[in-house]
Amino acid sequence: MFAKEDRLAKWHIGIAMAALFIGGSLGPLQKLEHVGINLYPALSNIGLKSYYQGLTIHAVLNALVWTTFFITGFFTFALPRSLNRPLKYPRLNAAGLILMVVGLVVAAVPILLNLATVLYTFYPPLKAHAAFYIGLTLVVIGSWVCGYGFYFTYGDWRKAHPGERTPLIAFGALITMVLWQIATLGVAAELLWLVIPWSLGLVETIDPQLSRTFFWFFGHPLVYFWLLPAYVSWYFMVPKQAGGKLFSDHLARLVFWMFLVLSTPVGFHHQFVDPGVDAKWKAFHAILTYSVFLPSMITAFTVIASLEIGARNRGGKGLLGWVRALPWDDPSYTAQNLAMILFAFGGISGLTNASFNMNMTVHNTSWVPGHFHLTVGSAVTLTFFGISYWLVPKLAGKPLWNRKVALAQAWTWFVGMLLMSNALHILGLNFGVPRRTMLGVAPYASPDWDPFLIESAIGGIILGISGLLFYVNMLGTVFSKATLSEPIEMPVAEPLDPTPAPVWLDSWRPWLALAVVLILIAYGPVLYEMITNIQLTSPGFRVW
Ligand code: HAS
Repeated sequence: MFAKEDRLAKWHIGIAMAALFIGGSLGPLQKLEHVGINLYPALSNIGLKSYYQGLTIHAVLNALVWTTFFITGFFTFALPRSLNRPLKYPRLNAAGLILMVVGLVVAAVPILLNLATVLYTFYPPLKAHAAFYIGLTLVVIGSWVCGYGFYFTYGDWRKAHPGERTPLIAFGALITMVLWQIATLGVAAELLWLVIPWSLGLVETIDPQLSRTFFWFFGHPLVYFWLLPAYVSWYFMVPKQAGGKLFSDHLARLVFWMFLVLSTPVGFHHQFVDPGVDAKWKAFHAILTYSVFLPSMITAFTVIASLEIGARNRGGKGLLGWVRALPWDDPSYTAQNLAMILFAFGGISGLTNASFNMNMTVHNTSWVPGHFHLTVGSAVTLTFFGISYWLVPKLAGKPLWNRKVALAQAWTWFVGMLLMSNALHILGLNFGVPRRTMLGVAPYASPDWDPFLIESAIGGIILGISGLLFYVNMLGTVFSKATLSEPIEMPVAEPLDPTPAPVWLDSWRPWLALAVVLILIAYGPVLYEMITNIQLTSPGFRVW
């Protein structure tokens, strides 16, 4: 019934994994540079010209390509199964995938030719080759088209099931795609209106402040676009893997709606130091940032409660002793539980960022990569590894090559990330060590930094080994000759209380309306002011 969906999902996930392989392998090189071992000159004959080109490849492939392709692939697999119907227009979804691939190739060429060393946030006035921006735009449009394919499929399901509550996995996937649709309006405005005409030479100058504001309109909800697929798994799949039930269907739905409403009007917490934004709007966004912390706290409560139900069903006892009864021998489960634990630390550093005064201390220091390696690099990526441990065998029709290697992979990722992010946080907070910098040649580098730079490098190397273990297992699975002894089913957690959620928790209109109103309040006046006083003052710069 789902052959076409599975074929598409294989392509999405295969490309995602290839991107992470290339992007991820550059991570340990960065860490080594920071302790004075610069391998970049040795790599110049394969086209890698500088640390900064490597950093651009690392972040674009890991943060933008791995995540987006994995998410669209995971949903192409999971949404139709959740609704128990195939995609309505599989060709539309195939067209979306083709657009994403074309965009990826178009953007990759200038990056590889060292014509787009502008890092993944591509802040003007740094100016890349136009193909870089056009390629990224096509990737985004392709992902929209995949989303349209999901909405049409859902529309059909809705007609056939009036009055029924949307099945939870599809519900989470749809909200994620709509959140993405809203978020990407910001980057679409930035690229189509300001950056692409400027990079093509149609206009000479650009307004850097307006570009950054559009970027962060997109940039913050982007992080929840990465996070929510992990939440889809933690809420609606992992409890089943743990032998339990979802603690509360109603709370889970509320959390997803809260993200839809609150994740966009908070972008100024990335711009606390920007001079062109009035302080009162920064304060407003800071307050909303603390509100978007709430759904993650509800998640912590709900997910842990669901795991406890599973552990007690498996014979777990005691106030905390039940934790031992969780299925720690299952790599898919273990990877995701370790991802949750790392996310608790990433959440704490996020809250620190969100405080205006603390942000003045940590902004643009290595604290920030410390934070986002615990979030997108751990909560999200380690969860996607965990999902891959059942999804890739399912798609390949083969058993996982080696469960022990998979368990070792999850634990080494956990340890590597703890070491690396701990050191990055300390370096940023205590010493103000800058991010995105060749620290190995920085004349101001202090010997006091050395123990932490070494800790961070050790963490990075452990992560590199962990990444290799992941790929050995994936390739071993896909190319193995073994066959499955019993079919693998998508894990679907039942709610503890089967009472259907109230209608308002399954209605799009009020939540979408609330999201639009909040965005208009939080961004309307600022954007109006910036656009009516547009400052097209800056030419483009190529500093690499
Ligand atoms: Fe962030 C910067 C604030 C979450 C990603 N963030 C970044 C950047 C990235 C990023 C990539 O306020 C850098 C961008 C750049 O290049 O400049 N972030 C937050 C806040 C949250 C947050 C308040 N961030 C994320 C997530 C990300 C992500 C999620 C990716 C997926 N972030 C900021 C701010 C900045 C920032 C400022 C700008 C800094 C600057 O100055 O540049 C919150 O959403 C976090 C809430 C999370 C929690 C954790 C809940 C824990 C759970 C797990 C529970 C389960 C457990 C398991 C413990 C409160 C749900 C139990 C175990 C058993 C055994 C049972």
